[in-house]
Amino acid sequence: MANFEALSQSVISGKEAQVKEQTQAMVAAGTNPLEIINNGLIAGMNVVGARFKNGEMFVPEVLMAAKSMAAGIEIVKPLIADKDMPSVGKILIGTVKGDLHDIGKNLVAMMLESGGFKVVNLGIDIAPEKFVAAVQEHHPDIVAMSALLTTTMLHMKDTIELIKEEGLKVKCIVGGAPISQDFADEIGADGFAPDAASAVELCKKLLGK
Ligand code: B1M
Repeated sequence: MANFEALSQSVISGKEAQVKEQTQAMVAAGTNPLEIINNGLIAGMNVVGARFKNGEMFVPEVLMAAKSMAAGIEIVKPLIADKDMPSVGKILIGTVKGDLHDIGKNLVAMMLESGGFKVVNLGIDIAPEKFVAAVQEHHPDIVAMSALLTTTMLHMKDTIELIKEEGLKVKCIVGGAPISQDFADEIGADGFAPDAASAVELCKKLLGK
């Protein structure tokens, strides 16, 4: 009998070697790969997300948990056809023009992946035109923008305006230390998330999941 609870616990504790070992053992025992992902790996990350939001876990622990979960997914992924990989939606994420901060943005990207989203991470210093080109290429459900500087946060507005001008039907959400719900409303964003766990909740809510 597969011990999903033990696998979830290893993810929560960020024990990468243990996650790999348990995942491999489940695969060898013939456990359904999707059950390994949903009931073990993602279930563990869901707990991490909730604890992080409540201030019971901190950034380094969350990063270790996400890395452990990703190591488990890597083992199971080849056994699942791409079309069957669980996905609740596609998110395009990037740090806006002029801004090189990426720790928080990468954390959000990892949590979104852990929450079952397909994530295209564009990186840092992404100009509005680059966001637009990426939307045209990848057809995401949501564009998530990160900014850590008061001087760069205004590029979120430019990006949303350009996306609208180009007639692209995609939701835009924003986050980062200087961003607030008021600012998000002011620039016409579809949502604001103060942290990575909230970003996952927001994306699910916007897509009705
Ligand atoms: Co910079 N920096 N920095 N910096 N830096 C800040 C942001 C600053 C507040 C420090 C300070 O002065 N107290 C300040 C900004 C002041 C302001 O504008 N109000 C500042 C400054 C001034 C600068 C430079 C201008 C310094 C200089 O050169 N004079 C320069 C700018 C470079 C540039 O971007 N063009 C600069 C450079 C750097 C480093 C390169 C050295 C480094 C970045 C390394 C990297 O990211 N790879 C750095 C760092 C590390 C910081 C601090 C110390 C930490 C940021 C961080 O990673 N936090 C920061 C001070 C601070 O915040 N204490 C500071 C941890 C991270 C997990 O949190 O990014 O907030 P955070 O992400 C959270 C949420 O905000 C949210 O979820 C995340 C997880 O919960 N979130 C989203 C983030 N993005 C989201 C997107 C979403 C949703 C939620 O999408 C919807």
